[in-house]
Amino acid sequence: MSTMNESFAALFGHAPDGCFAAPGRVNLIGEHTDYNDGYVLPFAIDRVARIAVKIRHSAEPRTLRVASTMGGDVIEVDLGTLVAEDVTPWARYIAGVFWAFEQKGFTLPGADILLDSTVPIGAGLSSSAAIECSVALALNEMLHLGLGREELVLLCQNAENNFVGAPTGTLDQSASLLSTADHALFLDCRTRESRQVNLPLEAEGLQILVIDTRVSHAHDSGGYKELVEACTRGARELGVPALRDVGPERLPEAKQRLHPDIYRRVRHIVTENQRVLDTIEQLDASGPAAIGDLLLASHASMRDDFGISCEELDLAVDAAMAAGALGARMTGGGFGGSAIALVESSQAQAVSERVLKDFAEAGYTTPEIFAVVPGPGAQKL
Ligand code: GAF
Repeated sequence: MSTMNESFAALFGHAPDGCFAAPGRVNLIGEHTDYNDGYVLPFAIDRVARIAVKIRHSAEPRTLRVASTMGGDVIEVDLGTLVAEDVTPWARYIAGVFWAFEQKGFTLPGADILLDSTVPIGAGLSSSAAIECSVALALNEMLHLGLGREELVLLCQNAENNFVGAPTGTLDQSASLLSTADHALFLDCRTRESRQVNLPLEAEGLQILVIDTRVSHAHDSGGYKELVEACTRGARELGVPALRDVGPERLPEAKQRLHPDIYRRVRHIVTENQRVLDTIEQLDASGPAAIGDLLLASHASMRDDFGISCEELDLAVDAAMAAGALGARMTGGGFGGSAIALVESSQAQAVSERVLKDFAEAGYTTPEIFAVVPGPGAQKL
């Protein structure tokens, strides 16, 4: 932390009061099910957004100053007249959390915040939720606001939906705030009930590799919103509150009633919810080595039914499988970002080499490949 404290002092002229960290996530399975009231199974990864914070207890104007170790200017925001359009895009993930606290009736003082993140940006590993969650936890603890982590999840989602403008569910914020080390988080996005599911990768001689295709994605652009709309339309036309309420037995009827494009989206959500439940069962009964086929089936469903994969993600999955991975799938919102591969540790090198070779042969940008470990949720440092 000392470098961060030094950078903070150099930028703002005083030391921070506290430092907080919140992780990015890998979603093991359960993709686009969150805003359909369904099931998800993410885990927090050992890549985090860290912030150093000093609360500014001065009178009006209440000024928020933010900076990043990635460089650029210190950005100043007046909390009294906070509008997203006036804030530099990356700083909206910080300012949006202040906005969301104010929406809940809190009047916050200004603050100085320095951000440092090891979650790759645009890689589908939830770099934005990691920032939001670190800020939410910091403000909640430093100002003794008294919210529980569940409330912070919803507060951060509000910031993302209504300040940043991305109509996302609660997958990412839940993973960042509710995860525990060595576990995946099984979450029912309707009831908000959750359970920590043992994920003993190292003990079983396994690794999960992230293959960041470096095809960048963003969820405040059109593609994600269209998917949300297609799912909402599918639920409406089937007469249910959310696609969570459609069981596999209703798929033949759905096929008759829905436009083919909507039907394929519906089928992905219905089968993906079932795959999450099956994955939990396999993990509990036989451990992580047994879930490879479910990961593959999930990828096929996102590629063929939901339509959110891309050539680079498909190649990452195919190359990993050809080199002996137990299972692989794209993870996160799609349209680029990362795939994950479940591999025996002894195969990790071979899988990485094969993916790099196949990407080079296809003429694609060299992917970043790294192992991730299921880590703890957001915390004070
Ligand atoms: C993105 C969103 F932010 C999540 O809410 C979720 O919908 C995910 O895409 C797809 O599962 O990460």
